[in-house]
Amino acid sequence: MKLVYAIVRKEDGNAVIEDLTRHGFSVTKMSTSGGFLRSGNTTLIVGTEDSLVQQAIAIIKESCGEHKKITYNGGPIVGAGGAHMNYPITVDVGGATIFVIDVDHFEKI
Ligand code: 2BA
Repeated sequence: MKLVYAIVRKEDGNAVIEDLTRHGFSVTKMSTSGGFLRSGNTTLIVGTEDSLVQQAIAIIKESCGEHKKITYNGGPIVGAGGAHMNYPITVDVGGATIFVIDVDHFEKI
């Protein structure tokens, strides 16, 4: 058995959950925040058989779409004389960051 962790955009979370549950997967949703942008995202946990992992990933990909680049107003940084300035940075958003880990033991009581 495997645990699939999928970090997706908050806006994509519900659609991914709907698609996964419609295909028979059990999903736990966690409200999380990215360490870089410090904004909310959604982490989904799916426990499933090894043979179904690729199907789960395909469903997540289909729902989230591809990564795309956005320019984000990062910062603030402290400039000369102590002035606070924002600076733009370009990051990839969308898509999903997926980790698949082995499950040693699983039971429901
Ligand atoms: P954040 O940490 O808020 O990162 C948002 C996006 O900013 C990332 O998108 C990436 O394009 C960029 N980014 C992140 N760290 C960076 C850095 N040190 N320098 C430059 N750019 C950076 P994604 O890679 O799609 O990640 C989306 C979210 O997935 C992340 O939100 C984080 O919550 C999670 N994540 C991604 N990789 C991870 C990892 N290796 N371990 C744990 N969480 C991860």
